[in-house]
Amino acid sequence: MTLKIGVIGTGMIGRDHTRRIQNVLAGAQVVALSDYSSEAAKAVQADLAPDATVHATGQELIAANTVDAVLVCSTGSTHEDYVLAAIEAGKPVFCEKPLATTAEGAKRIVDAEVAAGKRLVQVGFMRRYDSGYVALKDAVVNNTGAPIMVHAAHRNPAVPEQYVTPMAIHDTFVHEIDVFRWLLDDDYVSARVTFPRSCAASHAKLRDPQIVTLTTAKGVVINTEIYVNCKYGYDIQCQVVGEDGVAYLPEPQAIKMRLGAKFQNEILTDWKDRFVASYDVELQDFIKAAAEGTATGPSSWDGYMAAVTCDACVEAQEAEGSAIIISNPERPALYN
Ligand code: ISE
Repeated sequence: MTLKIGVIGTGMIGRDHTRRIQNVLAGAQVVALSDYSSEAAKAVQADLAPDATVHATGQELIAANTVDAVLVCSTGSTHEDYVLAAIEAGKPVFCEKPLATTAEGAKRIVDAEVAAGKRLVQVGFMRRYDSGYVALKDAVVNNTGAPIMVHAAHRNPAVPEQYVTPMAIHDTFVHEIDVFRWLLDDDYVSARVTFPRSCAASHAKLRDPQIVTLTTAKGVVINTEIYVNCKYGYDIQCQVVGEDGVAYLPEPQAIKMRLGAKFQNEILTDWKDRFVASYDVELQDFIKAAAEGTATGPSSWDGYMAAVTCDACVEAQEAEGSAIIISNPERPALYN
């Protein structure tokens, strides 16, 4: 069976996912496209999916009986409505982060999915599919002994002028929020943020860097440095300290060189390149489950918990240095 997919939002990631489905992955075909700019949708149709139909709205695409499953890649503020419409139509839906722009919105999606009685939503938290994080989880489960601490860093070389302090949580740290819940099989109970002096490349509306400390229900303390003007590269670091040893997230593969009297190892600079392989794996996973009318992988519950934690972290930024308690709502059986 070939799964017929409709893609809503044909900007950078929507175009790239369309390319993946058409040229790289097995078992699916893009049959419908939609974007607030119909020109953008038509450009992707011409370049990658000549047999796809272009729909005036995302809602129309979801309702089309040619569409079996939906990819939501549009701007974040539109996600909630599209995901709810897909659930209502009983169609599996892959949604890029954020699942919704508020925790309440994400909860509405959880409620709708629970009412539908089966998993239909996969959230685009692709780090869970990265081979490095998969190996790290394996080491944490099998080698290090029970985790006690995590030290991590999320560094971007630079960010645009519109990037302001809360975005370091909602746009950047959200990946760590999700991947550490998964890595440690744990939930967060508190968040605290401290700020060193801001770096010279920052500006009035961005306090950069910052250090977020999360404590989990099992008592693990996670320290993450978020530094989005680090200049030298896109660098994701993580080490897990356990009862018996320490496990490190592998560095991306790079050629080591002895050159010009230096021992060198290239560092990536663009975040789009860092987890590129994991996008293939996550979408293939979506296609496999959607062909059976369901979804696996990061769930709307995970999207909701990420939103709850993001809100707490932003509150912790405002409360500089004070811990904010995170309350964990009861997890519906659908997500156990
Ligand atoms: C971006 O949206 C991402 O997803 C990247 O992983 C992150 O590093 C970057 O800061 C975000 O803007």
